[in-house]
Amino acid sequence: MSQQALPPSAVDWNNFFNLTSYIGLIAAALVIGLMVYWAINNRYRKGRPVTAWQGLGRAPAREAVTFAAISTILLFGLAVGSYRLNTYLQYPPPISESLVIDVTAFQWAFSFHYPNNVTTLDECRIPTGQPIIFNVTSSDVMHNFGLPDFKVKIDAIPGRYNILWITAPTMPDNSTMTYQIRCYELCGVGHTYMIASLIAMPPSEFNQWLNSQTSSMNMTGGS
Ligand SMILES: [Cu+2]
Repeated sequence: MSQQALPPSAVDWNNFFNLTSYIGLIAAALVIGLMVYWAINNRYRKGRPVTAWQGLGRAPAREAVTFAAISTILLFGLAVGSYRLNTYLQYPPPISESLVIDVTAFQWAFSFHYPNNVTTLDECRIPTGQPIIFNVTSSDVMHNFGLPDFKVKIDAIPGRYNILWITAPTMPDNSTMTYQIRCYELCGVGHTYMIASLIAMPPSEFNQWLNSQTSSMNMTGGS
């Protein structure tokens, strides 16, 4: 999937993941490199006294404090960074600006119910650039409504509503993007195939589609 098709929240997560990986790689190279170097440098040799720190030639306190300080700063920085990214997941967009879609998971598909009573099965169309709130429940067993490209998912539990929100990015050429919807809770033999499409289209096209569905009242889904 091209970078521009990903929502900013997912791009931020990807960048953060890469940053964490690079820092981890550098730290691992440093730690393992020094470990090997000191092991070779301090190996037992005839006629030399056996002390753990002779390779440094001085007290180890300064090195210990320096490494502890660097580690603390890095870990604290990463913790703050991930917490800042989480704010998007903590606060849903205002309901007045959002399109609310009811999602019902069942063995083994998803159905989508729009505010104007249009219902679709296996396919969810949304406008780009507008916050979408999914109101997620299940009509049989526990499922999970997941949008891997958006890096979000939420449990679909019978008798209970959980909400999840996204904003699909507007494509520069006003094209339509198809994302994947998957169930992320082992829910029976059809679990693997519990996949639906999330189709993000320019708002004018979306409205046209939604109105055409109302006029023909094309009911394809359950609930
Ligand atoms: Cu499922």
